[in-house]
Amino acid sequence: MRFLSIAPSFLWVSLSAAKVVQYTFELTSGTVAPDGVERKAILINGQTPGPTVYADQGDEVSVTIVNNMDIQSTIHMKGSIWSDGVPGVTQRQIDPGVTFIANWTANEHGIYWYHSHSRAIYGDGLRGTIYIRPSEEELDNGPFKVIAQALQPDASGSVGPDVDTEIKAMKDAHNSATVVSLHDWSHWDSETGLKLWNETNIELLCIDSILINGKGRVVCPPIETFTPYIIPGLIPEYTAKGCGLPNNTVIQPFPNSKPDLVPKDIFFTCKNTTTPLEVISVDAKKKWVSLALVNIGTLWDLKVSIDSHKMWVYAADGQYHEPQFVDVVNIPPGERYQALVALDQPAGDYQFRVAANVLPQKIAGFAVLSYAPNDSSSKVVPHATPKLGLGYGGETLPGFKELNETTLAAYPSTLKPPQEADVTLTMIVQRLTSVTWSMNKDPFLPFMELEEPLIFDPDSAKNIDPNIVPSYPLGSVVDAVIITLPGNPAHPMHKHGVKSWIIGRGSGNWTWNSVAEAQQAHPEFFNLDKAALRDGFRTPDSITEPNWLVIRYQPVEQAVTFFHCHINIHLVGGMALALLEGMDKPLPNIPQYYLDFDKHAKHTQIQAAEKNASPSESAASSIPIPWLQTAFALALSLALWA
Ligand SMILES: [Cu+2]
Repeated sequence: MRFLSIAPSFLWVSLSAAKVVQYTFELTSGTVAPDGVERKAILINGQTPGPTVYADQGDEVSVTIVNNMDIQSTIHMKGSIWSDGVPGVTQRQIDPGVTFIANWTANEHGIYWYHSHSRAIYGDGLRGTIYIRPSEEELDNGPFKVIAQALQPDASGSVGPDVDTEIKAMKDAHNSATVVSLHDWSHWDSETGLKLWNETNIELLCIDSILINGKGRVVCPPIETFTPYIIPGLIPEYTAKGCGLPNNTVIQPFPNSKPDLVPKDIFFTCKNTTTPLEVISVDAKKKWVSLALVNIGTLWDLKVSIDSHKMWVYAADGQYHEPQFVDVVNIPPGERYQALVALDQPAGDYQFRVAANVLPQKIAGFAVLSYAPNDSSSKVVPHATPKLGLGYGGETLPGFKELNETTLAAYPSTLKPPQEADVTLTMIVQRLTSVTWSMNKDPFLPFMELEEPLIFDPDSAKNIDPNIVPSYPLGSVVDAVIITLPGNPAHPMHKHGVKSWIIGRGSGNWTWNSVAEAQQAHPEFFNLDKAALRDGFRTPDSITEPNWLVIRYQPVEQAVTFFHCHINIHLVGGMALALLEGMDKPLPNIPQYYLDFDKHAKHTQIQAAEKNASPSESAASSIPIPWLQTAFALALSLALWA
């Protein structure tokens, strides 16, 4: 009984300390013209990208999703296992006219994002960013001292007042980070794109613009801009949009392709626009700005550089990493980097450059980093002597340094991957047909979105191709060997749930039964001492030979975890798996609200109360949230019992 007498006070303390952050997202269909060309879009509270969700680490976040569109959707956020937002895997679809409440705890800190996981519609606008400020303890754990000491003229490592001042300024910058979202943008909506893909067997690998925080322009440079990027036999010609031709049989290799049926606008027609560019205002008095960079796009890797400014990249996918001091950082779809930038240049405006880093298209987008605070004017006035680190076609220019993702190491260095694994999943990634991609031999088919979520009914996985629903006991240390066969572009893989260590990568065939066996043969392919710890894993381009990448992770709670490529057409084409983690045991403790959620029930009273409410932060006790009420009831009953 001693435990019981303590438990209630503990519960009360932790609950009263937990702040609840509440948002309401009303999803609607509409039209937008962010780059000057109007098209259909999905809006969140009237805008896309949607509002940035801000929270402090440890907060309870509650997002009321009001679906006023005429299609179903969900939203994947930073979810709990039961409102993770993957239809058919972790939750039911939200029908038109229905409200769903997604509750989750902001356990981790840093830059994240949210998006629809239905069909390909996040590309239509159902997406936004999340920034979670670290707890004081986690703020102290950041690698700011490493950066401050590297700035000192001598390498004595002594901590003087200047170092402390720098650390304080960097911590302040981290806590008030400037979120910068990047994404590719097309003038056609996702269902039109999928229909055309299926009718023509041509992947629409040609976007219209690159948007930065939702703003940008259509940029049509002189055609000779593309001349340096011509590769005879591979890309002999570019269109005005900087795209390889739709009849290029290297890029579109399937004999059933019908390039002549693709509307000309999609690959060829380019008309400059002059819409306002994003202005990222910085205040030099603060000495540093922390840019929380996230690619919320659907297709292209995007490289970022800022004229005359280098970046200390110190976090990847929300995890601190040993800082790298670079000019350029490549960000695949779904991935995030956080970079500190010293505001030590003459006051002025500097180009913030973003360029696609891919073979099939050369395209760039621009924003302005402006030292003039509160200046929201639209302008492109490069500084008189800008230093350009990034070419139009996404190449890092000679003399400039690019972030090396293969040497990223989690910080602090005491963080190390488990040294041995229990389970090895060998996945073969390939394009099966002109319209089908697979992550593990067979495609994960979109119709599964309509099924009862696997997490509610794990036994139903017995009726599914085992290749797409791997299963292992809770507590297993799992190695996923991702093998890409020749003909594959780079795939920005993303695994929901716990972060993973990237412990190995190599070229050629994977011929081993386990990492331990492979390590014996080729220790040089592995690093279990310093490894990246993240939730995005970019497989290398595999043009003529296979490549492989190994991630290692250990799930800590029963869950069904989605693992997929973040290129939207690959995902819709089937490049995904549902990992059954510990689901051999009875169901995890899923709150009744989620088990009972009726996707057909029209908006309830909660919508009337919360619709159009601006995001508010309130004391936990005032929020009518089903699970929180349950927790309070539990605490109360324990208190009475004791
Ligand atoms: Cu892919």
